[in-house]
Amino acid sequence: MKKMEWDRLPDILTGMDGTKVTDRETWEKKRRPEIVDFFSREVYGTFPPRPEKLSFFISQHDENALEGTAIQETVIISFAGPYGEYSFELYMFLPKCEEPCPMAVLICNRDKQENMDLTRRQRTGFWPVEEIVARGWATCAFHTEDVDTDADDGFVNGVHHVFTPERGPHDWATISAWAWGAIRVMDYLQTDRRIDPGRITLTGQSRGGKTALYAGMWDTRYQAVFSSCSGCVGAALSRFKGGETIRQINEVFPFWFCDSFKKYNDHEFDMPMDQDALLATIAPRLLYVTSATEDDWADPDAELESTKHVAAVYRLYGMEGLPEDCQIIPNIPIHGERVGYHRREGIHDLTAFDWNIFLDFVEQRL
Ligand code: GTR
Repeated sequence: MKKMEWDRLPDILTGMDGTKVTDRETWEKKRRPEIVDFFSREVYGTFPPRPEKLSFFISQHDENALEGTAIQETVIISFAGPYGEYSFELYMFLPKCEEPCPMAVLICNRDKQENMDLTRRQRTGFWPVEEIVARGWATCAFHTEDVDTDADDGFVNGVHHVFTPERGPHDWATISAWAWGAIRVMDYLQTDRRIDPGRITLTGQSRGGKTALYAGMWDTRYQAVFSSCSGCVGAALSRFKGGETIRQINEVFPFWFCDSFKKYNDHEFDMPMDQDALLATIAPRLLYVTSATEDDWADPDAELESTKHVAAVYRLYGMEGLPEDCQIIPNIPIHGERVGYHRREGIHDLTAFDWNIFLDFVEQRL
């Protein structure tokens, strides 16, 4: 039933003026900018450019982390805008290797003590540092709350007030602030010669997964984007979606999206495009999406369906996305040429299992 309905979605490759996009140039010069404009102005909110005053300071350096196998550093990312200054921390672990290494960036929205413990006494699969580093990857994480509080506080406690004390309907909200933070992280990584700039990936789970997609749309320096259980206004299609709806998310988290997005409460069919168009902006880079079998609130089928749709855009590059006919078997990945998906058995989460399959996918392609 759902399948038939999804056939009636706006086509990613048909522009606002009704013309069909059949080549890469028209996609890049016309259709993609149209999509970027929609998600920026109507969904997540526009944000300021790279601040002129942006600096990085390594506040901590441990040569003997992870039982001597890695270097741990904390980087303070500081900047100033017309109305003040702000800074947030980035926690990094680097394997001890001669060559520049790949880097896995995590947007962490879960408890900091539990999931980002630098002493590594406390470990979780949400950020499985030991496993990532053992594969020869560097990894770093910043905490969402350090960039903007995850609360309806009138945007006074995070980065917003440094740049935009007055707010308009299209201005950045909390998810776009976190995405802006992920872009500043990339600014730092570009300066660190121990990291291979051609192999930097971005991961986020749930609200962090929505953020990763939006940041990945803007920052093409991220070579792979991994969105885990991102659901509503993340990887899942909004039309015909089960679980959480646009109205529900806007009511419970009014500060996540820009004010203009509220008009789509109960009106998802009025949107000129759906979330599959956001996913398509990652092309031709690597896109990875995961769901969990018990995560009805996110709607795994709606996440898979939009991930399938982006194949049309990869084809403009002579590349393949997911196969048309995907058989879902829990825990068995479906890996297309540039797009990967798996549905883990279990609850709404990001686990070491998810990370390892994602990194396998990337290693085979970058
Ligand atoms: C839920 C929200 C989801 C998802 C989740 C999370 O409460 O409704 O859209 O973002 O939080 O971030 O874990």
